[in-house]
Amino acid sequence: MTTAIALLETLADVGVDRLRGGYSRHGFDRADAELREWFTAEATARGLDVSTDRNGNLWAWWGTPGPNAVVTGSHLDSVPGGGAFDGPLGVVAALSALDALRAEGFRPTRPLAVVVFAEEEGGRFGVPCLGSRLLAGTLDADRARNLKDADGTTLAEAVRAAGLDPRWLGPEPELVSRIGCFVELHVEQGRGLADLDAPVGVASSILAHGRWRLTFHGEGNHAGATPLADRRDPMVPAASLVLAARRVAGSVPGARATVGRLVPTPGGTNVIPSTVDVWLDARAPGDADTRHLVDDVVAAAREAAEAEGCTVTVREESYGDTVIFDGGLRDELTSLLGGAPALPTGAGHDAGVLAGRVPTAMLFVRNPTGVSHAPAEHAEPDDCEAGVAALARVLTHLAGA
Ligand code: HGY
Ligand code: MN
Ligand code: MN
Ligand code: MN
Repeated sequence: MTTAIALLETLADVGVDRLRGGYSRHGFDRADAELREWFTAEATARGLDVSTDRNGNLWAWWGTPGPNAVVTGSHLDSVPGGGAFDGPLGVVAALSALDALRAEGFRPTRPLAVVVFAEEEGGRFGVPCLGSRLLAGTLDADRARNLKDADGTTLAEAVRAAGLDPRWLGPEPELVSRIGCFVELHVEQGRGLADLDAPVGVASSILAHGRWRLTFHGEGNHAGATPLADRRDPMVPAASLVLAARRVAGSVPGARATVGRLVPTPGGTNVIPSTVDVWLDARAPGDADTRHLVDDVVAAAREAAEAEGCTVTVREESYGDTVIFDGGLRDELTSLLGGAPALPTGAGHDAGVLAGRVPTAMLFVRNPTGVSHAPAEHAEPDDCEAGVAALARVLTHLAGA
C-alpha cells in the first residue's frame, strides 16, 4: 500500500513555480496534462476504469458506473504559487484508501469512484470550481466557453487543445444522478484541528464567498510630464479599494475580504495606467452579510473613482452561498470516526458545489500552521495517514452497506 505522502512525492516535480515558489498547476495547462496522465496511470494500476466527462473532470470507477455510487476525490490544480496539499491530498488519500480496502479484501456493494475536478481554484479562467459547477449546471456553459486566461486564450480553445470538444461543456444531470454521496478529504485551511489537537475533522459549513472584478478607467499618461492636478490616475481609487475592503470586512463579524490580484494596464514603471483591474474576494457567514459587505466596498470604490475623475465597472465573476453540510451524513461520519470534531471552513470546495445536489461531506486533515494557498502549506505524514484511515473507514461504511 502506497502511503499518501509517498504518492504526493511522485507529484513533487509537476508544475513547480520557480518564480513564486510552490506550485502553479492550472486548468488544461501543461502541468494539468501531466497530472491527468499521473492520475490515469495510478488509477489504472489499481484496476479502476478511468473516463473524462464532458467538462474535463476525471472519473476512476471501481465497478460498473451506476446509480447510488459512493464518490470521493478532490482536485489537482492549484492557486498560483500554491502548496502541495490543497487538492492533491484528497486525491492521493482516495487512492491510498482504496489500496487499504483492497488489501483487506473489501468488495464494494455499490459503485465506487474517485473523481478529480477540473480547475477548482479558478487560477487560470477566474471561476472557482469550474469543472464541478459545469457538471452541476450552476455555471452557464456559453459563459464558460468564453472565459479568458491572462493571455486571452479562451476556455474553449484550452479544452480543445486538451483533446475535448468545447461544444460539449455543460451540465451532466445523468452523471450527477449516479452519485449516491460524495465525500471529499482535504487538508484543513486554517488552524481549527491544530487548536483542538485532533488529526482529523468533519466539515460543518462553508462561508458564503464570491469574486468581483472592478476595472478602474482613467487616462494613461507620462509619470514625469503630467502634473498631479492634470491626472486621472486609476491606481489611486484602486488603492483605496484595497483599504476599503479591509476596513468594511473588519466591521462584519467573521467576514474576510482580500485583494490578491491587481493589474495596471499597461504596467510601465514610468506610466500612469489607463486602467487598473482589481479582483475582490469577499466572504462572510451568510449571503446577506457577504452581499452587504461587497455593496459597501463597491460604493467606496465608486466614490474614490469619482474624486479622481475616473470611472469604475464592476463584474461579479463567481458566487457561492453559504453551504451547510448534510447534518445526517455529517453526524454519521463524526460518530463513525469516534467523535471527530465538526468545524466550519472559510475555503470553498467542489464539495460545496455538489452539496446542493447530493448528500455530501468533507473530512479535514490537520494543518499544523493553518497556512494554505502558499508554499508553506503542510500536513504531517502521520496525520495524512490518519486521514487515509478515516476515509477508508468511511468508504467501507458507505460502500459496504
Ligand atoms: O478559494 C477557495 O476558497 C478555494 O481554495 N478554491
Ligand atoms: Mn484552494
Ligand atoms: Mn482545495
Ligand atoms: Mn519616455
